[in-house]
Amino acid sequence: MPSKRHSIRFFTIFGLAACVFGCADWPLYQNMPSTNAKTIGPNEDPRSGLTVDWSDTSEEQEPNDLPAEAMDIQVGDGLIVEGTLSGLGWNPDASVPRVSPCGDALAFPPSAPGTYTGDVDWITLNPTELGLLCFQLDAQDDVLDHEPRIDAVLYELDDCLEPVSVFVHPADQQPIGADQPAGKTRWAITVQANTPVGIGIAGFWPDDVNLDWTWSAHLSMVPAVDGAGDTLCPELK
Ligand SMILES: [Ca+2]
Repeated sequence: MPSKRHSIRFFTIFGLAACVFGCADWPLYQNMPSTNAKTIGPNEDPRSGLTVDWSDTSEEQEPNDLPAEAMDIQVGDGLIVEGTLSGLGWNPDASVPRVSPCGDALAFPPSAPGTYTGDVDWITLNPTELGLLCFQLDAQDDVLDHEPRIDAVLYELDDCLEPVSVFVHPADQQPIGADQPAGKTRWAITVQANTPVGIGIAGFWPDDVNLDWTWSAHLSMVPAVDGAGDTLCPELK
């Protein structure tokens, strides 16, 4: 059963949330505009006139265990990326580097103590303008009768392409995309122009380095409109 591991993770996530107010050195992304507001208007279709041009599906290029050359994305772009996590798990006793080669404090992994024991897959993006980044991850939810728990967390990257801050929900300060059930994960959050970001996809439960777990990600950028929340994000099946 995952309860013990989950309890560790939930504790650390809530500890992280509490840390926002008490630990000035935790590298959270600052000045986060709210994306939790309600719809634009009761009778408006917020997506009317807005189209997303979807790319062909691209496969992750192994090794994909670090943020790599960023893919440009601008308002109206949609990217589809597929990959496979080769192994899932979490070792609470593992030590991790806390400083990037550029000297910045690292924000990876998104909880502590420990780190992933399996694969970590990265999607690296360079928003060429300010916009709302919409993310949906579809993945297997029936791996050997387990429902894996995964992270699909968004990080700001430094000049060394290392994750140095984690984007958090404005309301509760929890990292977006953290501790999700396998299946469908969705989030949307405002990103700034020319600040590279990376999504680190990894599974922390069950502990099985031999599991192959496939995923498909839809990423798109739509205008960041005050009060629109994620209503401008494209509807996907
Ligand atoms: Ca992989």
